[in-house]
Amino acid sequence: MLVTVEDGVATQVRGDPDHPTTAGVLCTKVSRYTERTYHKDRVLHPMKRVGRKGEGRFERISWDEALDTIAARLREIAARDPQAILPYSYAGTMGLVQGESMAARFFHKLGASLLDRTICASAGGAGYKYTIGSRIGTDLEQFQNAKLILIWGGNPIASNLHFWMRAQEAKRRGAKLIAIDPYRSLSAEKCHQHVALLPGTDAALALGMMHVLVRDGLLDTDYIARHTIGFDRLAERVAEWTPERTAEACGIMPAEVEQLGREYGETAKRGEAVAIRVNYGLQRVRGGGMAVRNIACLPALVGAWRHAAGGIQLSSSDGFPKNNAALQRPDLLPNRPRTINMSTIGDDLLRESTPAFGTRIEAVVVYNANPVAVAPESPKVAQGFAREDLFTVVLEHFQTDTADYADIVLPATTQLEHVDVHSAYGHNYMMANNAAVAPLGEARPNTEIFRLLAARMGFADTCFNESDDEIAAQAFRRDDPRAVQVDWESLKRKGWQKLNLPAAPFAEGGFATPSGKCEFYSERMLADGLDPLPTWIPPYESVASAPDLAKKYPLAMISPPARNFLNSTFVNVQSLRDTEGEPHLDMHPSDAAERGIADGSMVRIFNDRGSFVARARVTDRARQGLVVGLSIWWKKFASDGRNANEVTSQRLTDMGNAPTFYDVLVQVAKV
Ligand SMILES: Nc1nc2c(c(=O)[nH]1)N[C@H]1C(S)=C(S)[C@@H](COP(=O)(O)OP(=O)(O)OC[C@H]3O[C@@H](n4cnc5c(=O)[nH]c(N)nc54)[C@H](O)[C@@H]3O)O[C@H]1N2
Ligand SMILES: Nc1nc2c(c(=O)[nH]1)N[C@H]1C(S)=C(S)[C@@H](COP(=O)(O)OP(=O)(O)OC[C@H]3O[C@@H](n4cnc5c(=O)[nH]c(N)nc54)[C@H](O)[C@@H]3O)O[C@H]1N2
Ligand SMILES: [Mo]
Repeated sequence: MLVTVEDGVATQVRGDPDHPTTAGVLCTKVSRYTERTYHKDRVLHPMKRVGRKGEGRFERISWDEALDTIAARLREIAARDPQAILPYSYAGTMGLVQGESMAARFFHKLGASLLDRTICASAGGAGYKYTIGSRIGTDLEQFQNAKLILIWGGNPIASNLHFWMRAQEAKRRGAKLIAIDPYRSLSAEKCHQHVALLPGTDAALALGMMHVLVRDGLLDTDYIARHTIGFDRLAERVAEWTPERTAEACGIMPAEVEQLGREYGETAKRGEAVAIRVNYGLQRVRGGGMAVRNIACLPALVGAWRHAAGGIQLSSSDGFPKNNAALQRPDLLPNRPRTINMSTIGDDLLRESTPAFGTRIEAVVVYNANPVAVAPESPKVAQGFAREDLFTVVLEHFQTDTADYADIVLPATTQLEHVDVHSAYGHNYMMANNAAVAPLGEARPNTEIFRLLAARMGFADTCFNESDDEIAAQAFRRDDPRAVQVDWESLKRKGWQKLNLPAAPFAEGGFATPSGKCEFYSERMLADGLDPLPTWIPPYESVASAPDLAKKYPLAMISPPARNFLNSTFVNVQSLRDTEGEPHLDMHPSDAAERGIADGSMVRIFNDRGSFVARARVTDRARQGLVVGLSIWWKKFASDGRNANEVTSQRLTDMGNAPTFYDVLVQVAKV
């Protein structure tokens, strides 16, 4: 991102035209970054709460008062049990410096509870790793050379624009694009074909495709023999998954399963590149890890990895030689504290001290996150943050739904105002984030805030004095061949540097699994109590798997990101919110008619966990039986002060302990 600065003020941001992935293009929301940075509602000085928790009434205080108050309170709690203190952070910035560096050091030294950061990607990550070994795959910059691209559980026009540019280029060169998604998203409608399966049934679809590949001999037997293990047992397993059985599980036609399997296998057989961009939409259900694991088996079966443009990409994150030990200093931990899963923060804030749980959570320090809006089963999250005996500190740019519950709010800098270094989870470039302008008001980088707190707590280790540049210089291991020749000063000057990775990562096998092969059969899964072979784990909540619940709540609900929001970030930027309008619920005409709901009616969406209201959009974008509430709205911008997470559940996925945001049954009624 290039920033234009005039008289110390950032006036424009644009994509770097020289950066190959970015190619001069920013997505809609990030192109408004100056509007967001100079927003009249920016939190520009420390504040303490003067109203009730959640009410949002605050009063300005000095940095000294804020830091003294926090240090005194944390010291007092830590004297009883430091594990009663919990950091809570995630995607606000995923920078390696302003994310988990000084903050992690601080909480490690303190001996606070550890946070398991599962809210986004850990189910799919686990499933992918069992099969492929690490989260690397097809290079984003190769996709334009593929002949067939399956866009599986992702809406790249909204959430992965730079991949979409490559997919468009492939299309111009004659490739076919197929979207696999219960919803006709902005991206699905622009693909040649759209397979609208029921949520949570992707694992079954992959099994059905494998059935067709094996049955019809659409296999690369040489690749299978040399670079995979467990093929015979896999073949036996998928024999059961006829197109008929698959179609029934997925709520689609048997011919769709046949066609998908054949097209994938036949294109590969012709020697052309078949590529899969599997994304996170399909892993936010009970069997989400297994779904990604099954899909990750497909490329090896047809030898798609032989091509640089073939294979699969879930994430590029394990390609980066990050030095977490230097950044986060786990060696500072006094002993091994307990771990709290961020996806069950609602339940965990409400838990009393017990031998199994340990001590009750007495303080939460939130940075880079907005749990009151984004965490599942929001009524419990809000109830937890409303506890009078909980001490809450929030580092923020804005007075978010979470900040409303804080005792102390601290003003943080934005990306334009601080130094950082980034890895990525789509492309393969290390990136430097230079500060473009001075911090606004009294805002301070997260690192500086934790540095000041460390000093007040009396933490004397030299790592607490390191500058942001000194931390950034340690982010990537320079002895690692992937980061060849990168030192911080040159990265800062150039802005970005591509990792040194092979173009076709698994053309000759070399998977990072225990066997070194693509594991159709996984001993590790068996040891972890999972089915060692691909299987389908039905959703917790669906008409087929929970018929009694479905009598009361017959509609499946998903809440994927709206194009103009980044999770809950940017929701308060007027121009972007104006484009999204207000919270909507997309529902199929027959589901609407059954309930007397007209396009534009206000509806209430509810289940046993909670309810929220939205304006109905009657549209066949949502398949029958499915409702879609594009997200993540700030609660305070909704007419009822609630959002889609009122009805989501805290149950976790089959692997990776991740949330099941899209594994939800609801009923919808006209208000
Ligand atoms: N504009 C925008 N961009 C973003 C984000 C954002 O909030 N806004 N968030 C960023 C983050 S943190 C992430 S993790 C990524 C997420 O990126 P993606 O994983 O690509 O997420 P989405 O764009 O929501 O695409 C999910 C798609 O999956 C579909 N889906 C839902 N359930 C299922 C299912 O069971 N099976 C299948 N096959 N499809 C299903 C949804 O209808 C939706 O179209 O995007 C990043 N980019
Ligand atoms: N229903 C539903 N819920 C979901 C999802 C969904 O699809 N549906 N998606 C899930 C996913 S994929 C994710 S990743 C999570 C994301 O959830 P979060 O990680 O909570 O992400 P955001 O909602 O974007 O909130 C980030 C906050 O960090 C702040 N911030 C940004 N930069 C900085 C900084 O440098 N310093 C400080 N102190 N603060 C900063 C922003 O102002 C913003 O308020 O939400 C999850 N929740
Ligand atoms: Mo995410």
